[in-house]
Amino acid sequence: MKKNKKPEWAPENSGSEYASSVMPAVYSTEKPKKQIHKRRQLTVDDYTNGVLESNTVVLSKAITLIESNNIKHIELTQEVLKRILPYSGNSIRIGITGPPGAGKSTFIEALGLYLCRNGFKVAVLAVDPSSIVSGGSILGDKTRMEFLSRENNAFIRPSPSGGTLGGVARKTRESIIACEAAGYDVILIETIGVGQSEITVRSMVDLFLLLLLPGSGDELQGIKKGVVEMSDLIVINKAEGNNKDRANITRVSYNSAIKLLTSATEGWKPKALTCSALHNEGIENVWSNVNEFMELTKNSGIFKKRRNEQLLNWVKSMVEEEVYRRFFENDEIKKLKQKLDLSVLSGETTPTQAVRSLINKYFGDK
Ligand SMILES: Nc1nc2c(ncn2[C@@H]2O[C@H](COP(=O)(O)OP(=O)(O)OP(=O)(O)O)[C@@H](O)[C@H]2O)c(=O)[nH]1
Ligand SMILES: [Mg+2]
Repeated sequence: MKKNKKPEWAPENSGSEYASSVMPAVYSTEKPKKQIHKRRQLTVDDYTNGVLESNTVVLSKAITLIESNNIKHIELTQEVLKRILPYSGNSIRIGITGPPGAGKSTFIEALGLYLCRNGFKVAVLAVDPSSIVSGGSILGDKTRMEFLSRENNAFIRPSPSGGTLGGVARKTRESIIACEAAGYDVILIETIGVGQSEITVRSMVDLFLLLLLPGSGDELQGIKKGVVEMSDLIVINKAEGNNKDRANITRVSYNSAIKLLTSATEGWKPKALTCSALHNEGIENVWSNVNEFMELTKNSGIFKKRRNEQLLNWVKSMVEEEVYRRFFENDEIKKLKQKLDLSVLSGETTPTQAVRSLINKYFGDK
């Protein structure tokens, strides 16, 4: 069916040298298949069953749902959480903080590998304050944990980014529930030891561990006394080779300093230890101290008491956030505040009077 066709611009007397072959088009009578498959939205049952079956793909999707700021997803998230909640709670929740570069990620990887090899299922989450400001995350990039991520019994999730610290706290708490329902026995949460995030992480874990470097004092490592006071275990990392002696001196000085502080956990005396995360030394000792802590707090009832308090504080902090948001997003409040700001600045109104006017406007005169 080939047909020779000369182009229009070919000279009149030319021969077949300008001709081109034209193939007749081939048409199919079949209807073209739709190329774009719309991804099926998982149902509450899909999420619930997948998480409870410990399907990591579904667990990841459930956490993505938890992390979504889309109003449409909130209802679905809460329905899934309600269904999996009875299966949660059976884990050891450990928060790990420390100055940048102390070796938190390396330590988590070493501890995680140790635990996986001893039959535990380990989930790693991160709370990264930098992600709240910048939308990107410091920990996210570095929380690769190459070896741990290859373990079947490990699940690693980088930090949710964006939103307020309260928002990130909610997402992390709900992610803990999802990981526990999926059968993870140990949840490790990494955070940078600067800003408010340690307080937030402390409020969602059973044990708080502070990782430090050998030699330098608190001031040098940018760690506030408050963070030391929040910690149940202080681990001096990089205690190997020439650093070993310095690390031991640091350990001894922390051990005597923490005796003077109030303990973070009733009945437990905080301890300083040393390890080398890079060389896998001292990891087992850290874990045996975690076990000692768990045994003591479970027997004394402090473990349960703290979990209950944390749960109720979670509710309270969410109420606070919501009230705050509604208050400042209220149109009448916005208008009144604009006016009052000017009169506070000009000295006509005192700050206290301004506050009273705003509160009365919103909540009524009580
Ligand atoms: N020598 C030695 N180096 C270590 C040890 N642990 C971690 N490092 C190194 O210290 C550097 C920082 O380690 P990370 O695990 O990324 O530290 P981090 O505390 O998670 O850091 P940020 O997430 O940035 O706050 C890396 O180059 C590690 O290889 C250790 O026990 N000994
Ligand atoms: Mg890190």
